[in-house]
Amino acid sequence: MKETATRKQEAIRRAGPWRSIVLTGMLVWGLSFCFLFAASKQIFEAAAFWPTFVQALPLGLVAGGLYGWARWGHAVLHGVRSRNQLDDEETMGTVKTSAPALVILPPAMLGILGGGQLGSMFTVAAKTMGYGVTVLDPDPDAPAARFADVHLCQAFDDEVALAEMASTCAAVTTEFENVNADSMRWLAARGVPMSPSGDCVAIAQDRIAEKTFINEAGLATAPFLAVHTMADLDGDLSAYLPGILKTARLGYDGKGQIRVKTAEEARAAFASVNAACVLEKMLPLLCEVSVIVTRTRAGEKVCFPVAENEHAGGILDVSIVPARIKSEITERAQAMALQLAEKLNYVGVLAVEFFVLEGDALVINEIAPRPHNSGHYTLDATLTSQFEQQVRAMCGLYPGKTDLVSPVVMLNLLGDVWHEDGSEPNWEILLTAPNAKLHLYGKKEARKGRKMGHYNVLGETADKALQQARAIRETL
Ligand code: AIR
Repeated sequence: MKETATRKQEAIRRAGPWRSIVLTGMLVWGLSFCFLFAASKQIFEAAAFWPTFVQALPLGLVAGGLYGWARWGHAVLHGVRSRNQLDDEETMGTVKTSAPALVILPPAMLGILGGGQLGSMFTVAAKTMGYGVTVLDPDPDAPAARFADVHLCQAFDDEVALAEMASTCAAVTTEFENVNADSMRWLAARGVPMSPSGDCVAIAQDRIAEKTFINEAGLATAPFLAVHTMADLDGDLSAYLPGILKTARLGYDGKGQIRVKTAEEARAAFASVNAACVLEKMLPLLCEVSVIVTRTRAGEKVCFPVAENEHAGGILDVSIVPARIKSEITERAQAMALQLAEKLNYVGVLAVEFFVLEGDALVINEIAPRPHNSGHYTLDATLTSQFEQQVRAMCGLYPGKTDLVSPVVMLNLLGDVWHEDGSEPNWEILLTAPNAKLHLYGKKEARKGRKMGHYNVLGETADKALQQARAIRETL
């Protein structure tokens, strides 16, 4: 197996020359001894044992040592050669460094924490490339379990399940920032290559840490106030009002967000959530955009085209690609996202959401340490999908090309589209449109506001695709 060979060579290279020299020396000494002992035709004479043993010593040690040294040298050269081969390949839009990195090849087993729709699409990408997938998710109906080789149906911090992941997976990633960052650190401490790292996930999991990190990286966010206790809301709040009070942790898809106009409303909102929050100033937005970056362990980075995002009820509704903004803003957003990935020393797929303000200013709204809903268009409209990039990054492969094949619009399908009695929407028109691509996540329960699926419409222009995508929704 190629994968095993590569990992074995990497292990030999890392262990250094002496281990190979001594181990192989001992082995060959043993073999030489057996040979000499048998050759002396004194197999049954115990008296011949020790002289033969000593005779075999120099022969075995010298031959074995030389072989061990050569074996180590080969492992080093092999590592360099395989990196060079990759270096020679065209890597459009990729910033390269020459740091050697572990390359994991199929059919290695990859692990993922979380088995929702993002984990499900990751699993399909990984399986398509020939990898095995182990999913950890406490939900017996987790969408990813439909495709995974192994479903560990346990809590994200279950040590028995994590230990199984550690012993069976060549690398582990995540699809949900609500996964415990400590579980990721636990796996890393047992030598499992993690992408992203638990530290990056911990930053993205906590809005206070996240916004502070972004500001410290020299990038802008909306003005915000960290709120740990009611006393934090005692001072002058005019710099943050009207604003949105967002819980610092465990919020996604608009969950845990309350709009407030006055200091009294902010206090009432904080009393109702009773958890650490940020009070964030609401800014006059021209639009929202997002950039998805892939960064590998060796530091190669590549961006997807910028998506323009429209929300409804705090949940992403539509992504339009390419974003209908000036190319200068597009480039600036991509540069900021790459800068942030670099500062985080990030490995994996990172989504960066931006607000575009009057005067073309860009501020970062939030980051997600995983593929993102606004990147689902990449499943049908770019040469490589964001889920394949997640596989590539964790396996130490170069990121794939991200060229846009066609303008595209992604429209989310929430549980609201399902009928009251739980019956399916009418997919007929959608499925008969040759330029529309339906993706359903296989979730059993269609709750209001729950992401059940999405579809991509490819068009001549983004505006035409948007028009068609909206018209299709009317027919569901
Ligand atoms: N997810 C993660 N962060 C934000 C989102 N939307 C995805 C992940 C997670 C799933 O949403 O794939 O597993 C959870 O969806 P639900 O509908 O079960 O809450």
